[in-house]
Parts: sequence; C-alpha cells; structure tokens
Amino acid sequence: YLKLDESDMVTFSAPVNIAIIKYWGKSCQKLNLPMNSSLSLNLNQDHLQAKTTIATSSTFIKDRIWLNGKEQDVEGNTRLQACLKEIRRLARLQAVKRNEDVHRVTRCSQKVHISSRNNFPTAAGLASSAAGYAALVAALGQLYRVDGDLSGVARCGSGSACRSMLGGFVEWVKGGKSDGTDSIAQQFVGEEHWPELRVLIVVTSAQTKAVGSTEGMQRSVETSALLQHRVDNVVPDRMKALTDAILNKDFSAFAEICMKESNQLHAVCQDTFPPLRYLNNVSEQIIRFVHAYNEHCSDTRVAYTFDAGPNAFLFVLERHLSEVASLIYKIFGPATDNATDFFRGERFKAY
Ligand code: 2P0
Repeated sequence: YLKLDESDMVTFSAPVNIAIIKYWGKSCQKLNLPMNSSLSLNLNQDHLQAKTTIATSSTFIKDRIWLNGKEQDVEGNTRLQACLKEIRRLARLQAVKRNEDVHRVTRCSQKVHISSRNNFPTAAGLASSAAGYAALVAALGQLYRVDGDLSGVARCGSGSACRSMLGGFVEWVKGGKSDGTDSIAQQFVGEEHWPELRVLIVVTSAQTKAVGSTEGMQRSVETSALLQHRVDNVVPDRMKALTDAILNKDFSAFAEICMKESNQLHAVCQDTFPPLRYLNNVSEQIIRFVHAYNEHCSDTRVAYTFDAGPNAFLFVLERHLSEVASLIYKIFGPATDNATDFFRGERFKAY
C-alpha cells in the first residue's frame, strides 16, 4: 500500500455548534451569505465532534470522500467542490506570494482522499454537516499550508459550518460585501468564559427531516413575511442583548433570548408556505416542561432551543444539571408514563 509522508496526511476535528441567534435565510444562495448575523455556542469536542483525515498523493487519480466509512459521490457534490476549489485557489495564491518552490505550488493540484467521522451516532439526527465541513476545511488548510481565516471557505460548504471553526461563543457576522469576503466567523468569548453553562441534548426522533434546512430556508425567503421583519427589526437588538447577557453570565437574560429565538425560527417556519414543521409532539411537551419548571422554581433554570429538527438542546447551569437531567429522564425517558401528570403539577411533588 501507499506510504505517505507525515506532511501528506493531516487530521483535524471540529465541534458541533448550537445556534442561539439563528441563521435562517440567505441573501446569496451560491455563496451561502446569510440575511442576518447569528451566534452559536460550540460544544465540547469530547462529546460531539467531527474528525476528518485527509491524505494527498501524486498517485491519487481523483478526489474521494468517505463519511463514517461509506464512500460518497464527490463530482455531484457542489458544496464539497466549492470548498476544494477555493482552498486550492488560496493555497496557490499564497504559495506564489511566498515564493515557494514549484513542488508546493503543484501539490495543490494533487488529489485528496478524505475520511470524516462523527463521534456521535448520525442516526441521532443531530446536525453534523457544520462540524464536518469545519473539520474538512481546517484539515485542507493545514495540508496546503493556507494561512489566515478559513471560516469563509467553510461557509461555502455549509453556512453554519463557519461557526464551527472556532471554540466558545462564535458570531457569524453577515458582512456587507457581495463577494462574501466579510461574511466570516469571529469568536465572541472562549469556552473558558462561562464553564458552568451546560447543554443537555434530548433526542426525540432519529428520523431524517422531510425538508432539509437549505431548501426550507429558501422557501421561507420566498414566502414568509415574518422573516424579513425578523431580520430588520428583531435580530439586531437580540444580538446586542444576548452578547451582554453572555458577558455578564446572566443566565435568565440568556435563557429568555435563547427561547424566543427558537420560537421565532419555528414561527417563521409556520409562516412559510407551504408551512415547515420541524418540531414534534415531544418537542412541544419539552417546551411546556421548561416553562412549567421555571415557573415552579420561580427562577429561570432551563432554556430550550431547537434547530431545523425535533431534538431539544437544553441549557442549564451546572448546579441544576443533575436535577433537570433526572426530571427529563423520568418524564420523557424510555420507560415512563406519558407526561400528562407532570403538566397538571403533581409530578413536581414526587421529586
Ligand atoms: C443555525 N440552522 O443557525 C440554523 C438554525 C438550522 C436552524 O444553520 O444551506 O445547514 O448549508 O447554509 O448551515 C442550518 O443551515 O444550511 C442552520 P446551508 P445550514 O444553526
């Protein structure tokens, strides 16, 4: 088999990110430019990450990719092609600028073999393309020795992938240039800023969604009146309030914005024609649980957010984690009665 030089093979991992201020709607489909800026929390990679290994060799005859061990089509994958093309363009440009030898310049024309894996089950229905494209672009950047910000390249793969290029709280600034060069990710604060903040992921369905995000958000752009209102009148103030809440580690302010953002995303989906429905009945019950629980505690202890799927992301401070996790498990876990009693209030007495 092929013997590769160390410099011919690189491995990179990237985290899954969860949007608090949501990206939904593009101003340019080709470049994945968003209608509004968004902000996410990137998860600890020990739990959820995509890991990508890329090898290059002059003997490879075409670019190939395997996702979780299964080979995928490369030719028909326009997003992957866009990332490969852009990173090779940057690599050549930088190599020439640095007066590097021909070998390094021509190396950018060599084909790559890519293997990407998630450390969580794909069947869990959790978005993995963001982490996947981020790991891919970071690895390609390293392989081709491309300096500078690569979040714009990851954005070409999948919009939200640009936010997985960094850790902690990350803002994807929408930018204003038509070529997208200023539509990039910026770290707002690192993960060390708010270590008490935890995320519980409640998988309510492992089924793949009927309408993917790309298609769904395009339908919203074309038909939802609420979307433009949100972009113009809601998101800018919310972004400011959210960043203040994060800086002050004000959980209750953070939680309110987080839940309102999730609700507005799904309101836009409902306002889309034909409507998009990503939440299921269990998601709706979880929303009711969170509000009932916070009211019961006379304190905001849990916040939910849902992306384009029915699985819940619950934010909670570490000191309340075990109580919330055990409640969730008892109410929504596999071997419990349905949640009806809980919503009448009796369940609270039992714990
Ligand atoms: C987000 N989502 O901000 C929002 C919230 C889903 C709901 O980013 O077409 O997979 O690849 O740019 O990034 C999902 O959209 O869409 C998404 P493309 P992407 O996380």
